[in-house]
Amino acid sequence: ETSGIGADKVALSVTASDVRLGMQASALTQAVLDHLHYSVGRLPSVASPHDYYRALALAIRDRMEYRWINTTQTYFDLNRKVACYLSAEFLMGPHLGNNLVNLHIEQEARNALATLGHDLDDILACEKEPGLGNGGLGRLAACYLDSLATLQCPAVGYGIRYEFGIFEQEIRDGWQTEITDKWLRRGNPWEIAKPDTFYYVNWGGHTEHYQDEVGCQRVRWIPDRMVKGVAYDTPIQGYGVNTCNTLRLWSAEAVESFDFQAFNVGDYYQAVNEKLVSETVTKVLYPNDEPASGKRLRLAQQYFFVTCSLQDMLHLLELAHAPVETFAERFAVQLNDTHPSIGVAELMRLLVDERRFDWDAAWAITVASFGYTNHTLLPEALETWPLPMFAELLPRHLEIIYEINRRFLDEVRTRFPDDEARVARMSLIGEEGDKRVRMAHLATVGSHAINGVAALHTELLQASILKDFHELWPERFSNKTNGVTPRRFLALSNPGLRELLDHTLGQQWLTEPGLLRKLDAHADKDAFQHDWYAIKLGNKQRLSSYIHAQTGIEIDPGWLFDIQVKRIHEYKRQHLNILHIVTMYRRLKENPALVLPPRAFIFGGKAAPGYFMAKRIIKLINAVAETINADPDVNTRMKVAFIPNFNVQNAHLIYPAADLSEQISTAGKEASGTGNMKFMLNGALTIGTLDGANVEIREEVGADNFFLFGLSAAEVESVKRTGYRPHDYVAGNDELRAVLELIGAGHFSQGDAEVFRPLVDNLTHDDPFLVLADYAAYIACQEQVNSAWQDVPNWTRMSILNTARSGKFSSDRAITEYCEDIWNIRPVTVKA
Ligand code: B1H
Repeated sequence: ETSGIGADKVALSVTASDVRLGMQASALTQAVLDHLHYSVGRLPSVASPHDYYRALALAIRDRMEYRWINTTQTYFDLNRKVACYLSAEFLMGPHLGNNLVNLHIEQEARNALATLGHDLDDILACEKEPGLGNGGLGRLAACYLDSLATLQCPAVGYGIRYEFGIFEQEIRDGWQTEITDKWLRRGNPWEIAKPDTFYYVNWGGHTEHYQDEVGCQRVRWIPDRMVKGVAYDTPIQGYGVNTCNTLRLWSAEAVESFDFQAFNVGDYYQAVNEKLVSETVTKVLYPNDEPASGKRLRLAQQYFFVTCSLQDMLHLLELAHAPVETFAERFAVQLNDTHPSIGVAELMRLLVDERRFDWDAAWAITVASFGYTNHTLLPEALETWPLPMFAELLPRHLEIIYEINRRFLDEVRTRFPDDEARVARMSLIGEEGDKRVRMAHLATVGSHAINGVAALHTELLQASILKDFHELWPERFSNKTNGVTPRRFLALSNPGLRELLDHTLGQQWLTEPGLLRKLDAHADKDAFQHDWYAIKLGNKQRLSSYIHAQTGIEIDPGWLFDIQVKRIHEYKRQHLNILHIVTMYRRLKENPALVLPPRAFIFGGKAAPGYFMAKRIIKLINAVAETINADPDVNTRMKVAFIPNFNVQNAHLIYPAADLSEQISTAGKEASGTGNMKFMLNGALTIGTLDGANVEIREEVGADNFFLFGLSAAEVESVKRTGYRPHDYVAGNDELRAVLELIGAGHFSQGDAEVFRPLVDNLTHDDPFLVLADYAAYIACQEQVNSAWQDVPNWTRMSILNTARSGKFSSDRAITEYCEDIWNIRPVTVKA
């Protein structure tokens, strides 16, 4: 029996099994009350929305548990090959809403909560998302897990259970401040700790060479530190299927026996300290998107999660009584960038040192198992580790890397005789300045498949940083254009549009997004355009309220919503966007009669805490916003807002509300972009350069439905080669000069001419990302946007066509390609 709010309305026909399995609203109501009582320990009458969140989350997890165990059992029984996605980041976003969508029980849950006097949306808002990633790379891993489960592919995501995820951003006086992300403070109903699934991780020490019983030369690693990696599992429910895969995150714990001696001699402090030091390994996510941090603890994190994951795979083989020789037939191990690439050396160590494989056999298994996805060409993002640091932390791995390198360079010399320059370029050890291990080279040499994340990116990869490797092994390279999941980024975040699509196309579009093309036939219809427009307006109202609540800024939902959300980075050129805003501001001030369709310029994104320029760009956006929003001469036609703490949760409100998607990176610098796809899916038009996946977006949607501007990647390179002089662009463009002067002179900073001086100086004298070179083209292109916006039916038509042609950018398409071309993994049906 239960008491309290709603209890009297609960159907009494619910059976005990329904409390764990029932999908009807009545069963869910009962299950929530049950968890409120037995798991949360609260009276319904005093339970907070967060208590209800926990109770509902646990009720939903129950419903996945049976499918989860069934899925694991099915893979095991059938001995199926499993994709192991190794990633230092998984930016999962809130689980509850997504699981409701994937289980098809959103409406039932909504009704259940209504019975209990709560609104589902308020309860969903209580979830603190696991922010275990920086940006696109981490979110891509999350989208891929969703697609793997939905496509019924055997897969495990392996990563790190950071105690503190990406920091929370607050804006104070226009500046970013960072707050620790204590996402676990109120518990995490989605994970199940597996304290008995753990592996030991060693560090430091030295190696010894010895002869084994049969006279073979062998190596022993004598480490001087050790921690335990403990598994925490999160279920990943596929959409509309029984498949429920696993995300396994490792958490570091002290090894009890290690500090025993300290206890014995009574050094209690030393014993506790040991524990503290051990557990720092998984404390915090490094918040630098793109630039490699080069910190020892970061390398320790990488090795930590990779060895736990590989040991787990070997353990699973053992459980299946399968010989280690079959490793590569059982596991496809994908490296999400170089962060897990130490895995190449670690698998060799596990096979050669610990299982006594001979080198060649071990190497064959290693190369057959690993695949490597590159996500960036930016030199500052390529990971290299100084030899002394590497030798101190992982002495045995360094020896193994030397041996891999020796054999590899022999191969290079055979293929390309008398080309020592090539040998030096390809070596796993870089000798520019101090000697360093080049992790991209290690990942490439240790993998049978190497891919970039968009067509242009893969081309550039093969022509630049991996050119020599592509010449050696062209057959190992392929492109895998990124994708995003339409379940989270449309069905969950844009329920209005989902309903229209379900009604127009049937529900299958969610798993066969090619069907979206059928919208083409409706794009010109008045009534359909009308519905489309109304849904977009509703989404803009929703975002407008959110912005008002967060910032106090009021935005008219009827205006053009021009949105740039992504990490703040000079190559992404948020400052180009600002130059446009300031240009329009000046024009309006000079000519109040100017006809200009009203626009809201909306930004969001975090800057790496140590990234000086990026933080100043945030300050500039907020300074310009403050001036413009307060100026009655202009604020009826333009407003600027910076949404604090851009994350997956508020992204759900942002993408569906966009009219215009800003994808304005310097051509050749953005590997793919995935936000561009989320905007397109939700019917935004793109203004962008020919960079990353923008190229393919434009191909799909057609040049007429895309606002293209700026230098191409080839032109960027040639401008740089021939000597780029940004000052020439300033000298040649009065408006640009005036805009820069206004910013530099302190017009947006109460006369403070110091704050933005570094930004303006950098643009005029260096401008590494060619902001000024693209300025005029960008302004002209924005004028085209203005005229297009004034033709409402045509804009709506183009908006419809964007959604219609976004099917290619489903992560289901991307995952199907990985399964077929790289992993050799086939779907398996999990029975109910
Ligand atoms: C991307 C990163 C990245 N590329 C280092 N590289 C990191 C590098 O913490 N670190 O050390 C974190 C992240 N992230 C992004 O990957 C690309 O910039 C995007 O263009 C791409 O869409 C995304 C997914 O492929």
